[in-house]
Amino acid sequence: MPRSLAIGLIAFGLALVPHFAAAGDALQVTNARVPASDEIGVNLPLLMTIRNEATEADAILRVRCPFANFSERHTVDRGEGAPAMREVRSIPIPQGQTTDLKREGYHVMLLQTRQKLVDGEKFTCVVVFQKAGTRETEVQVTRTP
Ligand SMILES: [Cu+2]
Repeated sequence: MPRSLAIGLIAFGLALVPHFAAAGDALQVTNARVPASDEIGVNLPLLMTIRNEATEADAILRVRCPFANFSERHTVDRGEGAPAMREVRSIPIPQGQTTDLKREGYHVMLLQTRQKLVDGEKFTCVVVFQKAGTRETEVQVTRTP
């Protein structure tokens, strides 16, 4: 390949990077956290805040964390009895809003933890959004999430 063509291709590639970064910034994940636990093999809620400034609604499809075997998306039903968690296909992330995942509402449930989780530890989890795609998200272990 002629040298000038190679340089041109590299410059073209670099020019694309800021464009993709700007598009991704329309959806921001912050304050992702999971409660500390001395037990192994338990189920723990993963909570986070999602700001969606994109032009359309989004949804959380899947989450994967290195310290849990599985995850589900949950909502909480309040009927006549005690509130009960129920699995849902996806967690809706409305456009132009800030969505807080909560124990008493939509949240991600991490199933079968593989290790103890100590207050202050940090992990990288992967959150897959329907529109925004796959996001690596830092998750903090907290005593009171
Ligand atoms: Cu749950």
